[in-house]
Amino acid sequence: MSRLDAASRDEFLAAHGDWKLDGESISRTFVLRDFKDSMAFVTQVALAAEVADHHPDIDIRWNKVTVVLSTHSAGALTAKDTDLAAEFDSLYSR
Ligand code: H2B
Repeated sequence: MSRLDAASRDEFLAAHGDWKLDGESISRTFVLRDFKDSMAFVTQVALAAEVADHHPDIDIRWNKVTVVLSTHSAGALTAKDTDLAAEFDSLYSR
C-alpha cells in the first residue's frame, strides 16, 4: 500500500471536514452522549477495524472518542486510512 497522493488526500479532507491531518496520520474526535454511548461506538469502530485488518489508535474520554489512523507498515497515510475513516463516519451518523 503506497502513500496517498496529495490530490486524493485533499479530496478526502474536503469531504470529511471533521478529520484533521497531522503529518502521516488523520484523526477525528467523535462526540457521543455519554460514556455508555462512547463504548458502544468504540465497539462498532473495533469491529470495522477487525474486518478491515486495519486498526486505529483510540482515546476514550467519557463522551469523546478520538481515533487516529495511519498505515504503520507504509509509514504513511494510505487509502486504507481514508477508507476506514469514511466507514467510521457512517457508523457515527447512523
Ligand atoms: N493497522 C494500522 N493502522 N496500520 C498497519 O500498518 C496495520 C494495522 N497493519 N493493522 C496490520 C494490522 C498488520 O499488522 C497485520 C499483520 O495485517
